[in-house]
Amino acid sequence: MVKQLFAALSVLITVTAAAQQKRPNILIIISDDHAFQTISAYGSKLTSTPGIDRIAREGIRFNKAYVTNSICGPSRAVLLTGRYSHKNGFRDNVSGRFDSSQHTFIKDLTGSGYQTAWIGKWHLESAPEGFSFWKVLPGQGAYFNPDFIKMDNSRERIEGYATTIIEDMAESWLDQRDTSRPFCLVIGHKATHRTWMPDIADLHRFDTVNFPLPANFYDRYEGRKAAALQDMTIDKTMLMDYDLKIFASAEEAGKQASIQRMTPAQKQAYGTYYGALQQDLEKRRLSGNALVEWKYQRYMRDYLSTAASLDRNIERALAYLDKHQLAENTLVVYLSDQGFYMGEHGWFDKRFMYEESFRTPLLMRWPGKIQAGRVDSSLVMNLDLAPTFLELSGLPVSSQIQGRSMLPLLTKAGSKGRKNLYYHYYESGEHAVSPHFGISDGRYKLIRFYKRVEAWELFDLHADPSEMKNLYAQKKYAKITRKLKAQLLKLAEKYEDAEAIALLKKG
Ligand code: SGN
Ligand code: CA
Repeated sequence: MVKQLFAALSVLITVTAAAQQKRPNILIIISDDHAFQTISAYGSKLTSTPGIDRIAREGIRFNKAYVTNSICGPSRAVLLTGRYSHKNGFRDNVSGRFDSSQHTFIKDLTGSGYQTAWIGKWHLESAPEGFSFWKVLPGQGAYFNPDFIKMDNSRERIEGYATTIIEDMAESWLDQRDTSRPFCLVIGHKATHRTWMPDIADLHRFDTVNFPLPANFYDRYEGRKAAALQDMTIDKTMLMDYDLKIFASAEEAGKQASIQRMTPAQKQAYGTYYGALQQDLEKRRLSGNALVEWKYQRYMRDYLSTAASLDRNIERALAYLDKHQLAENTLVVYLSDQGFYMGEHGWFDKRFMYEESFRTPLLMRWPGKIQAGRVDSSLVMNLDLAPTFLELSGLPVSSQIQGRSMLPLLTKAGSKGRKNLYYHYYESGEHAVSPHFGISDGRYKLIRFYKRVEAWELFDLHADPSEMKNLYAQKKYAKITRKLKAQLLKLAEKYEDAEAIALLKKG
């Protein structure tokens, strides 16, 4: 009898283990400030991104994926919780500190038997909770010889280049995991964040390329008060030394923290490369537009070089899955924490609800489940990822979660995305972007700025995709404005955004 019971029990245990293994693994690669305008899968001609393009070719590319609050910490908090910033408490990078005791999809996965890990950029100030393993960069982290915070809170400095080191660490974690259980691994890259420091091997990569200026590079911000007030132009905000690494002397270079931490060999490679650029620039005696355009070219070259390493390490992650026969049963997700300006409106940085920063790249691969080569133009948000992961791993979606699962979009033909997108940006600090919230239905976008600037903006994205013409208060658009305002209030109420509701009720 006892023997039979044991036999039955062992069958049960084997079945459970087999079922466990069958649940899909989830690999999320989240970069920082990676603009869809620079990804060849999104049609970019600026560079090629074979790693990301492979995900697009073998999976699905979301053409209209958006964030709820276009900035780093808040975006990661939304990814983890599936809740808007006013609900998860991480509104901005200045005062934000993630309350790690709150509910996250990771906690549910860990609780149900998944092995979970976050490796790389985290930027949520508090220590991660609910993961089987984590090893994260402090704050923004460094490109060269980065420090990592370990689970016992001690720090470790690792020599080399951050993007490659983070992928190395992710692979080591996968190597030692328990293969009888599914995993959910988040690889958080620092690239392509400011200040753009290429890996030594990539320094000359774009030397001979001249990048075209975006058509609205010399935007004068007519009719858009908040856009006029910002402090994020390549012309005025981007610094020759700090950002572009053009220093008057080696001594000056040595004062920068990002250079100080380099090894002598790294310093020498940087000194040789950027020193030659500095000398060349001095000879040219550029000023006015010629100087701004020179800065733009340098920005593009440095940024795209950090992106080249990012893409290479994405290719490595995919190759790891191939090599270990994990590709079939793993959902791979690539996204950035938000979009970024590559000179549009004369800018770098993000924050605004305008398309370049509101939108994010988002691609997924899940062989056999997601048809290869799909392009989906439904409206989706980073808010929708947490419920998607829960649903596809067979777990209930807590009623606190405000996003809607994208699983039907991934697996069922004819499924629909969102009708409207609701956005709220809070930070009022660096780069001087006024707080604002708004709604977009994919064609019309209505934005309400407050605090620094009191203003409304309305755009017709079909007629004006670059958002140069504020149509607010034009008679012809009174009807659509009224409709959008009513929908905006409804959404603010639905998501219980008290601050926005109060402002809307004031008018
Ligand atoms: C830093 C950058 C800003 C950037 C924020 C937020 N300045 O403060 O340019 O907007 O991060 O970026 S820097 O001088 O420190 O590079 S985010 O990716 O964390 O949201
Ligand atoms: Ca970011």
